[in-house]
Parts: sequence; C-alpha cells; structure tokens
Amino acid sequence: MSGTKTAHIRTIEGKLSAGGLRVAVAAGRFNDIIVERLIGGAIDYLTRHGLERENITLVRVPGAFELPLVCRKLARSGKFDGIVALGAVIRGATPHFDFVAAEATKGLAQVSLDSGVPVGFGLLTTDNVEQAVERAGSKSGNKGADAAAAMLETVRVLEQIV
Ligand code: INI
Repeated sequence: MSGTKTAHIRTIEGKLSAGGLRVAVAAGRFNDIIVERLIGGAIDYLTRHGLERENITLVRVPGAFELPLVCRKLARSGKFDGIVALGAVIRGATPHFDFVAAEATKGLAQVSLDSGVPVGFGLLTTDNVEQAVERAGSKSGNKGADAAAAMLETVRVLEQIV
C-alpha cells in the first residue's frame, strides 16, 4: 500500500509473476475431496500468473503428517524455487486432530526456515467438513490459491534481498 507515510522509503515488494519458476505442490491424500479443490486452486492461481504447467511438480503424500518430511526433501533437492503444501485436517474426523495439525504446521515452518525455500502453507485445520468446503473454493475462498499466492510473493521478495 502506498501513502504519505511510506513516501520516499525504499520498498521491496514481490511481483506476482510466476513465469520461469519451478514449483512443487505437495498434497495429502487424506480428505482428498477437499484437497483436490486446494490443488485445483493452487494450480489455477500459478498458471494464471504465468507459470508453465511443465514447471509444476505435483507430489502426493498420505496425509498432513507426512507433508514436512516430503517438503524437506523437495526443498533440499535444489530443484524448486518454491513449494506449496496442501492438506486438510478436520477435527470431527479424528481424535488426534491436534497432534496431526500441530506437527504438520510446525514441521512446514521449520522446512521453510531451514532450507530458505518458501513453503506456502495451504493446510486447512477446521472443526468440520462444512468449514473445510467453505475454504476450499466456496464462500471463504480457496486456501490452496492463497498458499500459492503467498509462496509466489515470498519467492519474489527473497530474490530482491541479496
Ligand atoms: N491426515 C490428514 O491430512 N488429515 C486428517 O484429518 C487426518 N486425520 O483425521 O487423522 C490425517 N491423518 C493421517 C496422518 O496425516 C498420517 O498420514 C497418518 O497418521 C500416518 O502417518
């Protein structure tokens, strides 16, 4: 946002152009009806912002708990400029909701910090299926697209900090 308070301040901002990047999308199979919509949202966002389809690699993992380990290997491979991690942890569906959600969340943050590769956080953590559906392409937007957008902006910001 520009305004009088930031006038004449050197500002670094990420341009939302994805052309030429290589992006991995890692997605849990658990709650796959929801996660498919997140994948669709992420890929739609990235291709509409110029990313070539051949530069997207989709990686399927069992569930949210496996996302950090697989994303860590993707990040360390040096083959990707950014990663989008997608999954859906739904409280109603499991008594170990809190463990799965917390470990996946902490793990993904750690991967990003340790590797320096931006990881878009597209993990839904909701109380019920209805809330998940709302955030997977209906009335509350699409968390997959949001995660892709955050990853892209972060990649472009980091490029400028040398
Ligand atoms: N994985 C999810 O992605 N979402 C869930 O809601 C979920 N529940 O309900 O348990 C879930 N569990 C599986 C977990 O991520 C691992 O795949 C599993 O425990 C094997 O390690």
